[in-house]
Amino acid sequence: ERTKGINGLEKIIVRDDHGRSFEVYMYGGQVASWKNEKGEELLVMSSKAIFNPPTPIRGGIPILFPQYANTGPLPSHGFVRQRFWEIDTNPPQLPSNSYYKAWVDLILRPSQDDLKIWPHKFEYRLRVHLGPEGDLVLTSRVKNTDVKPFNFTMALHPYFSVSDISEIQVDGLQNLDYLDQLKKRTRFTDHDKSITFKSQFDRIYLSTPNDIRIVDKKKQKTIVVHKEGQVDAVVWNPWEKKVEDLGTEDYRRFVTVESAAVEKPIIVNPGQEWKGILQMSVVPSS
Ligand code: TA6
Repeated sequence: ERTKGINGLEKIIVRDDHGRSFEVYMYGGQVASWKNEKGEELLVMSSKAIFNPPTPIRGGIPILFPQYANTGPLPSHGFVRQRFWEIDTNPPQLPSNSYYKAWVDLILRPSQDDLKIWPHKFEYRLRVHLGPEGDLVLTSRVKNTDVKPFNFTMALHPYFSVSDISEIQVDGLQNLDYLDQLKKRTRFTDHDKSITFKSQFDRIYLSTPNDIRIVDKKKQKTIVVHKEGQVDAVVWNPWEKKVEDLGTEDYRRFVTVESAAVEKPIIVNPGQEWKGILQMSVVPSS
């Protein structure tokens, strides 16, 4: 269903036959909502989110491409989260099994102005779909439609809904190296058993396993973040640091665990396509 969202910005609402749903804004190709069969929202949108291009939308799942943060010459987090995507009229084939319950295919191609700041022709195809258990899957495909190779860094930045940031833990990143974004990206090794949050937290974990878990004891649930094709993972919570378009208490309600490729840029040769998967599921836990 194609409809008008906040401020008249177009969005697509997709539902499966169990009553689960997600919403994607054409602006940013940004998922803004993901609900389970009980209608519970699994992502967070800032109470002060600004739906007014070219401001990026604070919440849901922003797509950061072709540059993660300020790691290169482009504006921070690249530009595709501030562009209007289109429905992909020529999407990749669906697999023949019945894994896809509800889906949408979007595409972004750079404009002439985009090519002035990043001179590489590409097609970014984004498929968003619900799996059989209501898991949300984002499949990214970046094709080089130019005549020379290019490389990029990226992240998918989901604001996951949690009961309370100080009650949760993130597992699966033990003994890994990380770059601390609060210390000019100095490299450390994490020796803690799991990650807990007591203050501002902003780390790029390097070459992580494919599965990372957000354990929320209070809600008796675990969010499983499964990623393929993006070897790094960013974990972020701003705590009380002022973020302009974030309500003062909003930080308590979310954590971001991001599938990312930061340390080693991804290289795509002409005519070739890179593919990355981010699959998110919520499972009961005690
Ligand atoms: O991925 C974490 C991060 O890079 C943080 O450093 C923080 O700035 C966050 O992304 C949000 O960035 P934004 O540009 O949306 O304010």
